[in-house]
Amino acid sequence: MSIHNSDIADAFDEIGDLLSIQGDNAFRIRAYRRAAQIVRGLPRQIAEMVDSSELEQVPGIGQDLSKKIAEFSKTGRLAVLEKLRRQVPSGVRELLALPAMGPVRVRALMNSLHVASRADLARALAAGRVGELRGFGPVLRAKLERSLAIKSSGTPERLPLSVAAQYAEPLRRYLAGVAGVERVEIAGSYRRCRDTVGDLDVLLSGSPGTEPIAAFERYPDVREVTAAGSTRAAGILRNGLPFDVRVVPPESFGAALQYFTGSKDHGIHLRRRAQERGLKLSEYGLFRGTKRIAGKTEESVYERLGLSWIAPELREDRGEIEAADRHALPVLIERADLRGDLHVHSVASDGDGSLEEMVAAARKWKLSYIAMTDHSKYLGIVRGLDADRLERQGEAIDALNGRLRGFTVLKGAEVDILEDGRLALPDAVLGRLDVVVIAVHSHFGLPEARQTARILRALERPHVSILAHPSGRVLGEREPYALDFDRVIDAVHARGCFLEVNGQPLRLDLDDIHIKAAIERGVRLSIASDAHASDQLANLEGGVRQARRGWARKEDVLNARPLAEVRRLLLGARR
Ligand code: DGT
Ligand code: CA
Ligand code: CA
Repeated sequence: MSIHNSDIADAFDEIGDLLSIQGDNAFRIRAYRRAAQIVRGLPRQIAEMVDSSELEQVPGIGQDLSKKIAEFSKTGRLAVLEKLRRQVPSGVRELLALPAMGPVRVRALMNSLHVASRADLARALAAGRVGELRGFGPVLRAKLERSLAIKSSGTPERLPLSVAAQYAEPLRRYLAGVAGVERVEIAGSYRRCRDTVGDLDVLLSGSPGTEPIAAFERYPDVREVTAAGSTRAAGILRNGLPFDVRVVPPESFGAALQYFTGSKDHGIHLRRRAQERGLKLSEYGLFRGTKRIAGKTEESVYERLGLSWIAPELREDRGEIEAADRHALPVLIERADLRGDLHVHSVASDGDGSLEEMVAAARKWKLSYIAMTDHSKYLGIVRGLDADRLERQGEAIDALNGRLRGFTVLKGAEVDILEDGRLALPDAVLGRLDVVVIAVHSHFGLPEARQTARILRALERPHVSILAHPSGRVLGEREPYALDFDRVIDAVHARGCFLEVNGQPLRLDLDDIHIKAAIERGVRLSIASDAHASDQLANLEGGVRQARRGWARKEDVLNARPLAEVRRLLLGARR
């Protein structure tokens, strides 16, 4: 119950890092890294799979790693990891937490400069010795100096929604099973499906005499309870995520849910509206004088304020209250509206699934088409496709389509946008594909003017269909690159192409604000899994949540359309 996929993934990543610092076998390191990535992306709790042979069959896991997962799930410990932690000094391990410091750089510092702690590194920087090493340019050195100076700054980190969910959903199930508990909701940013979550706001109600707070204190994922009373508790979960629990009376549950779902700005706007109508809104209910006129359900609160119920994803005070007042809220896209996925990888480049496996997975999700968009041969992607291999993949797709009933595979590629805005494959090759997804995978640090010009130039190419993960951000790892987004949206619009909402749990790119801006400009979206394994089609769910936060309706989404229409729209994007 208490070991989650993210714990296992973190442990595997740490093993990969520590092995790499020790200069261990590259294959072994890579196996751990891939396993971490796979485990993190699995839609099911892996701990529930350990007692069957199911785990071994997950592509990229295999027998050895599945044994380790079982060991960790059952004992909460991993002998290999503990051994590595004893072998690699703690000072060296702390270096890994510094910005841009991977095992390769840590190893270089250790071997060339005998740096084995933060203090050693600070001294080496001050003495000007670090600049002699390859890969430690002036920008990185300045960054390291700054973060060594800040020390551990104490501001709590926000967790990606998907990571928070791995703790929040088991917690929800546990609380729902506590005797006497009738309702459990996790409110706050989590319910609004914000891309990152600062803490969990848990609301409970139950029959009188229930003691949910005591049950909470017994929950194995609770690391620390910092405050506990009869109706409130606060503390921190084992993954570092803080929580706030409140027990509220059933007649106030809807009002409390409304209040604690937020956002703060949405709540303030709503309370102002109540005041204007001579009412008072609080977490206890909507009152006229001392009489409660609504509060048991959230719907009743909105209704008595003259509003349609507002989906939590919209509650950011970005116009949703005005729209609810006119009863003109958008009908938001849902997962079941998606009919296909236009960004999927296979073993042909850096994926784990064969063409057939990815198709089978897509069918399970009730999709009727996918585009195979393996990477073009370029930077970093060892197995990227060149024109010849792409041609052969096309033949395999034709053969497969000949056998499939009620499902179609489109031919595509994810093509690198080179530093100067050229594409990594020639137009003649791209012209033979159905879908051309273009993306930035390098030179993230270009100044805004150059980054913008680079992407605009790529969008000029005649066969481009979709700009993938347009901001380049990776939650907790990489900020969006500097970009004049309005110009990119204008260009995509003028060109009749599409912007992607990438559903990978750590990308969620575009973000909500840009999705809304793109839709208002008339640009359509491709909600994509960017799956690199058959399980990762589940990323579509995250993509849909994100799109909903940007007010997307199914009309705004390319892959919510039937294949024939998608083909027509893709052709329309061509020059
Ligand atoms: P987070 O936790 O940083 O990801 O974001 P939230 O939105 O979950 O914020 P949180 O946990 O501080 O508070 C949960 C909700 O409670 C928030 O969305 C609205 C309500 N709330 C909290 N503090 C205030 C406040 O000072 N004023 C008002 N009006 N509402 C508040
Ligand atoms: Ca919160
Ligand atoms: Ca909170």
